[in-house]
Amino acid sequence: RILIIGASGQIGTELTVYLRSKFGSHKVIASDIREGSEEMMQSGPFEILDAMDYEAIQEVVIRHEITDVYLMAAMLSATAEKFPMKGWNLNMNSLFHVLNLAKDKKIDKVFWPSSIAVFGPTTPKTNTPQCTVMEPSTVYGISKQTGERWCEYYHNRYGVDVRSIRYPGLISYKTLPGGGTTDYAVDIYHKALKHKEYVCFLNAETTLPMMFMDDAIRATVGIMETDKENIKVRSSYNLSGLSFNPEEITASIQKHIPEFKISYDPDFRQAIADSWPQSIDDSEARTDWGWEHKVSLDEMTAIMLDNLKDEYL
Ligand code: VAH
Repeated sequence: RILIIGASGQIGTELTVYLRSKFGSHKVIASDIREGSEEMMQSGPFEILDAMDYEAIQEVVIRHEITDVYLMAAMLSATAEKFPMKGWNLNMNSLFHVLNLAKDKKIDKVFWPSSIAVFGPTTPKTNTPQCTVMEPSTVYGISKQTGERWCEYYHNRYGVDVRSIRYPGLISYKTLPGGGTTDYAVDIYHKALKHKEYVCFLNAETTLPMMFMDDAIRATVGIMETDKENIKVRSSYNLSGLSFNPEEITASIQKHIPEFKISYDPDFRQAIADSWPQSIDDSEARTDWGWEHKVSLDEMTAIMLDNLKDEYL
């Protein structure tokens, strides 16, 4: 059986529903510190679970006979800058708990999300390679880079089968923005429909690696379904889909809402975004486990507006 820790979060919400449709709802146990979306809660069993409580995680693993854990709980970049120690403790302790359960053979397989936030100001900005200089300057990025080091260590030292993806910014219509710097690209669709204008907290030229959620969910399950021999990278795989800036996503929205206007009022999140790459080279993921992204910016805009419009009629 599968346990999703952080099932109420941006990725966890959609990952839960997708895995239940693929394996059956009784095979997928969702858990989080708080309840989540109606769709996710109604789609199968749910446990209130603190990702930092080892005993509680172990009890759920044993009671539900869990074999695979997707650890999706984390504090994202912008929020972690406001609460550094809370962000570090949540992102790291939750990972150690799950890696140790795998080390002690209480579970067989782990998925853990990393992020393009592991790259920093000294990293090459375009077509960032899988292996390159990484000096992250955010708490979130430091925790993700450290987490990657521990994942690789537990694999090499204890044979733990942990797999990981460096997600770009993710965009979905099923959850509201949750403290991420890339979340302007989620909020902009809501504001375009509600107010036909949006004040963006990043400047017009801030190009960031992004991806529509369906592509990210497919990649997540894809890497977990791959034969372990094909997983050559046990830190975390670069993954890419789109790269765009606020100006480009605005132009995409204006094809549907011509009167939509964006203005710019950069805040502390501009420095976070400026420390990250603009585009990612994900050739290893394509070679090792057949990754390819599908959804374009204009396709994503059409899907987002189509699924959000009823909320703002
Ligand atoms: C964030 N959405 O903005 C996350 C992600 C690459 C960005 O890690 O913090």
